[in-house]
Amino acid sequence: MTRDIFLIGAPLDCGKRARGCLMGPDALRVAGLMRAAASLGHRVTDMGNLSAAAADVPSPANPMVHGLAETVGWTRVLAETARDVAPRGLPIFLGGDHAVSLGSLAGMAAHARALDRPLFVLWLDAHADFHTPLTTESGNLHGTPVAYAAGLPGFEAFPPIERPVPLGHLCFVGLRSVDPPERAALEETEATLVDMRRIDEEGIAAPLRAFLERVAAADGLLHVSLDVDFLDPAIAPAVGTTVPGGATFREAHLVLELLHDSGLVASLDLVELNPFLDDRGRTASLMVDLTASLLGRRIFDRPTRPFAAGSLA
Ligand code: EXY
Ligand code: MN
Ligand code: MN
Ligand code: MN
Repeated sequence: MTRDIFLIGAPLDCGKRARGCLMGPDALRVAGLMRAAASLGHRVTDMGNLSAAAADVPSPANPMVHGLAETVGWTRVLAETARDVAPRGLPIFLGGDHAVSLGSLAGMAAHARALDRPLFVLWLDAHADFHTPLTTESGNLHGTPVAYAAGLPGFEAFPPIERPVPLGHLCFVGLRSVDPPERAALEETEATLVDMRRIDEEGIAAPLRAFLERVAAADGLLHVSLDVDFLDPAIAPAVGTTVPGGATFREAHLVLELLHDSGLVASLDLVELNPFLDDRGRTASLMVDLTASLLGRRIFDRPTRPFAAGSLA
């Protein structure tokens, strides 16, 4: 199915202290993202790189918090862009670190509310990114976007999320580095927590299919956030927060292929790529390759197991 795809560059590094993600959008372009999407028959518009002024916000209560004013400024711009683009096609947010998702999630939550449809979130990441500005010890706001979308306290400086994402609408895949406050906030909740141990035992497809079934049954919109560190560092070294034991090349492609087959994806983040740490563009090329799987590239035309609600039987 041909889609209208909008590439939105968000060259921000304010979500953490190490720099380099600001080069991410152009590295994804050099790796051929536009060409890969167009070659699958999609209509692709590259909106270029956005920019944002730092917001006039009070100093954070937690003195560890870094880059609050800049991050709030970016969140406002990205949320507005998401709201503007989502009714017209598939926005792909090119990070930039994971603070990009504060804005993409805020915008997609507003878009889902305008359609009166529930928003679901698939978080492909070694981390839960479920800190708040009050619980973070590093002070890096790239570790907070999911908690913001879920409506946790501590984000008063940010645009309000009119309809927060219920915990039961969150699915984390690839978890292997979760801090105690995040664990306390997520364990024993309705959030779907697919850590690497569960993937080792059950495989990556079964829990993902079950989640996608729920999204389809609820007529939901699905926001997918792909952090480079979801992948094993051996195949994706260009990220500042590597954690050993990540998703393999085929596990990652299977996730993106199942997402394509589901037809449920309304928006995508490609984040945390730091070209400064890459090996001749290897990681950037893999992120483009994975996006092509999400956009329908196949070995054979038909999916091996068509996705349909109730197909788990
Ligand atoms: N949980 C740790 C922190 O909050 O500092 C590490 C967060 C890493 C966040 C990257 C984007 O996934
Ligand atoms: Mn992340
Ligand atoms: Mn991460
Ligand atoms: Mn629900």
